[in-house]
Amino acid sequence: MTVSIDYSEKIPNNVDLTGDRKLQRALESWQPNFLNWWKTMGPALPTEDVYLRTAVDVGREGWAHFGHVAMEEYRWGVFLAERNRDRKIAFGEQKGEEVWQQVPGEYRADLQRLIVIQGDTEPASVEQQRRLGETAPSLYDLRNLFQVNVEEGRHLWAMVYLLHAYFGRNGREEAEALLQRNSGDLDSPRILGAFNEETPDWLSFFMFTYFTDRDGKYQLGTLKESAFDPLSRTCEFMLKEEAHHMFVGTTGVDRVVGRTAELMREHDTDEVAAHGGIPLDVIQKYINFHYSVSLDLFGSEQSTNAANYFTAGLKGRWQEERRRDDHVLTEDAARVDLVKDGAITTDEVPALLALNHDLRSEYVKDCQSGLKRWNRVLDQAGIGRQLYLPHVGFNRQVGIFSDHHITPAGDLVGPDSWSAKQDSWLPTEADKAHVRSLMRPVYEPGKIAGWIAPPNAGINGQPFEYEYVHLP
Ligand code: BYC
Repeated sequence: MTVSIDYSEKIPNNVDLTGDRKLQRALESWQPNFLNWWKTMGPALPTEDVYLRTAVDVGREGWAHFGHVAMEEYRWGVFLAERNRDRKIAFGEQKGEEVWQQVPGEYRADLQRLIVIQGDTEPASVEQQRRLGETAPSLYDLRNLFQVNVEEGRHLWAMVYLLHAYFGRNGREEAEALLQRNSGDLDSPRILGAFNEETPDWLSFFMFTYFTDRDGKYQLGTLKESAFDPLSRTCEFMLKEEAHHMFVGTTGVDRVVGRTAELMREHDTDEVAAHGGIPLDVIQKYINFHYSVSLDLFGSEQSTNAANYFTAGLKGRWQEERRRDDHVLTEDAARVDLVKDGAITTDEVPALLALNHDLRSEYVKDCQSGLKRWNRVLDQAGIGRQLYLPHVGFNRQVGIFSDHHITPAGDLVGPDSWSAKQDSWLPTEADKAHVRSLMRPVYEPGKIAGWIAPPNAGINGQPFEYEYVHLP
């Protein structure tokens, strides 16, 4: 049954908040703190209104409404996908049993931890992207940035709802703390590394929405399998919103690569910086950085945490139900990366220990699709060069590779060779300064900055020239 979203309430929702006064009051008292956080840590550019989509239903068709809204009046709310009353636990030691509508006492701490980590990333990304509105390459891009931002804000609501509704006082305290940690803050940083990095320019933004939001897709995909049904339903709907964020990343990089290729041909040189473009080498270095930082978000290749989450039914595998095995995995083995005797090799370990590695492998396959697209853009422009994903061991801070220096090509090297070559693999201060120098706002409808190509189509059938954002 579809439960449509009630917009007459202070907090739009499809979870019958009016039927639970205590929860409603608790969330209503968190709401002003959220709005205050949005005002102080959200988008810095003042706007009159923005052409945004707002969820109006959680079904397959026609779930979103598009219209100009003042951003601070955006209707953030709590939307869960429809409940499937026949749903059973799909994996782990309780496979086949009823899914849980409440949190079993023995899993309380672990579930809360997963929800807090997930919740922490959402406001973190808004903080990271806070100043990008000041330098958007077009009104179309500015609108997409704000769409991503308001929806990350909504994803915070999604996790805060779970904390308030199912984790009592402790959950409410964690919900407060989600507004108190801040990206890059020395005393109180965000939990995961990638969310304390800066997103200082639009190439970083597109890379972030391609690579880091894609980690979000995979992590949410595993939480969607959870035996804790409210978490599963929450994540299912978040994934629907998430697709647009990755579209912004994929097509954003398409357009940067496209423009670079155009400038390379026009001026018959790789050195497009002098012509207002971003050189392919610099694009490659940004890929190297964002991909490697995002790989760290999968945790260690071998993880007892992941094994315990799986066995308990808290966190499954990507597309768990399509896997052709027993979904319990106690008898299975898997191969994971290993660095041994100065060489990169693999080792066979119990499959349960290798679940982070399994998820990361799915992610890597998916990332390849972007590279294929971008290389097609280069091919079609007749540029005989290709972009690539670096080796999974390159530039890692988490897991087996973090104690080693691995080149993008996958060679194990010593610290001296690493230091000598690092600047040709990762963005240097000069590269970043050049990219930043190109970041000048273009806010005239239908106009676009010189370092990026216009999109193939506008949003929701509107033309590129549409006034997606009204500035004061
Ligand atoms: N940074 O067994 P291990 C998104 C810690 S993005 C810092 O290897 P585990 C989004 C770990 O906590 C998706 N610490 O890892 C994207 C543990 O500490 P303890 C976010 C790290 O636990 C864009 C120790 O190291 N969602 O949605 O299996 C925009 C050993 O851990 C890191 C999730 O991540 C790190 N990178 O896996 C907006 C899902 N990695 O226990 C949004 C929820 C590990 O020794 N989280 N550690 O104190 C999880 O499933 C897991 O916690 C992780 C780590 C996958 C993150």
